[in-house]
Amino acid sequence: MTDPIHHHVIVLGAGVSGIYQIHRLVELGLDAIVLEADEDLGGTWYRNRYPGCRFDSESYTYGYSFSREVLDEWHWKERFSSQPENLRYLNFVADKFDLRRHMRFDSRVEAMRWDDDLRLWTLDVAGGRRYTARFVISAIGVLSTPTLPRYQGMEEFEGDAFHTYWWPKQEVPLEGRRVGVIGTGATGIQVIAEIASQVDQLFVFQRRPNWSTPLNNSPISEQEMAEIRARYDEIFATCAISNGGFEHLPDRRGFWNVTPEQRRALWDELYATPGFAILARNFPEIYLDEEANREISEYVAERIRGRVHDPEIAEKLIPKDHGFGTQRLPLETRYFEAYNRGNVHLVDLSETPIERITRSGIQTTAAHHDLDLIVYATGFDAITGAWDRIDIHGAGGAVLAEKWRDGPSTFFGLMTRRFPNLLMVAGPQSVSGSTNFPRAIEGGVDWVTRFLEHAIEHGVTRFEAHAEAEREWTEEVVRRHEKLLARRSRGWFTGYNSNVAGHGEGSVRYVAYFGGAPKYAELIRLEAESGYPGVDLE
Ligand code: NA7
Repeated sequence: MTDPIHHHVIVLGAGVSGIYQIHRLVELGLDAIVLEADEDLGGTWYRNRYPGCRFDSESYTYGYSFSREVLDEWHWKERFSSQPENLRYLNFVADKFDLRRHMRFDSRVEAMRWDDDLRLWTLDVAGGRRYTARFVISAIGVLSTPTLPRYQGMEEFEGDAFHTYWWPKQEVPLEGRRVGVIGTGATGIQVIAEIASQVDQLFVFQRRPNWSTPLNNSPISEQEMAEIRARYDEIFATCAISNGGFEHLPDRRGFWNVTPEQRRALWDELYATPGFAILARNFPEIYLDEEANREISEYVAERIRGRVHDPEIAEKLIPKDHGFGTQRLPLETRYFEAYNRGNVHLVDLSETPIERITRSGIQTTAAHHDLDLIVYATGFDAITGAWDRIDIHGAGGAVLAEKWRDGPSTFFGLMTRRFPNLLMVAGPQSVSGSTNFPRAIEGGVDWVTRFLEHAIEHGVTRFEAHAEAEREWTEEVVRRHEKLLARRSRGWFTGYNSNVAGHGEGSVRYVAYFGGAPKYAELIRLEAESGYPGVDLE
């Protein structure tokens, strides 16, 4: 172990959040660096290289809003931009502001220890380097810890096999191959629709279907981009008053004040509208009222029946265990039509579960499927997973993994008590996980930066959230969660993951704030304007 390298502020992660965060710190003239586990920047958009990977937020609402120059110079080519382009964008921004030189790649932080006497964090990086910092800002992402299923025989498979998050950089041959995809979440749905026409045979191993509606993607011409540029202020102003951070606002006529025909007319329109309009421009009652939710669910089920030729397959693709909009909605491009192809086979794991992975494929209780490639689209240990991978020791012997064993507790998702001088961008119980991510993280980064500026100006060497403030926030997160029909769903929004011990059936983990982005922005703004009453500043 060589001598520790000291910086005043260390940021963890060079993804969408970390890039903007380091920009703000450098602007302030602070001695700050980013430690990034990967060999390059980009986070989510660096890692997820699977075919079909793209935004399902409108590109021009996903991009950063902080720089007029970036807005003027960048041309989004598609309404929902694909991964290679998104990674180019993040590189463009990082290079424009010369941020790379503040980033240290191949630097996975494995352990962090707080020293209350010195008021410093010590960070141990894989490979043996050690850093110290007065302040640490985490920007480690909400979906950055992929999880594999735990089937017997996985290591024996002799073909190619990988989680979608680890899709290799080099081209993966698909033509003429027999491919199995396990998982039908947002990722599985993108992959399946994209590769169905490229592979020889495609077997989809579905445990539970998800609701999914059309993305309605299209190219953006020069002229359209010019129009978007002229409207950027208006676009971001709308996003700021939308609960999900989108350019869509809810229909407030009242679900029960309009006729079933009027509701249907709206849904016909929304089904053909790009992106999450069908969630965000809908009647808010569909998230709160069982009967309203049943009606929209039946509407979307009918649309699926209308697109899948085989009625038995159509029924298997329609969720029966949760209502529309109560789990993260995957958006699709000709996903349902893939099942009309002769080379696509749906294997319903609720009827014929996987028994094991073999050397040559997947064995279910009904058949053996010979495969050349297995794609694990099995999701993430969401929101808290990236934290659990770091061994974090705070003040007075507190260990973060223990504190959060049954679920996180935080102050606005920005700090957590007993872990002084640690700020979280898009932390658990913030609004980020449940919204158009960059819209919320820009607000998070701005708050964190302003807080740090305040702390440094006032000579603060130690800060920590008050117990009462943290308890109140965590209770508010629970209250919001309990209001939604989504509280009963089994998806990553509500902390569910069957492949992580303690996060599966029966566990309830309050990992995200569901009160909406505008409410959250207002609450954290008030906290700052009142001089941070929830935080002990020493
Ligand atoms: P998701 O949405 O968590 O989906 C994971 C899928 O994998 C889902 O269909 C799971 O079925 C399935 N799964 C997980 N484990 C298994 C096992 N052991 N056997 C069979 N099937 C399994 O993750 P995604 O990557 O699709 O999406 C994550 C987010 O990334 C997405 O919301 C976007 O924000 C981007 P289950 O439903 O649990 O029965």
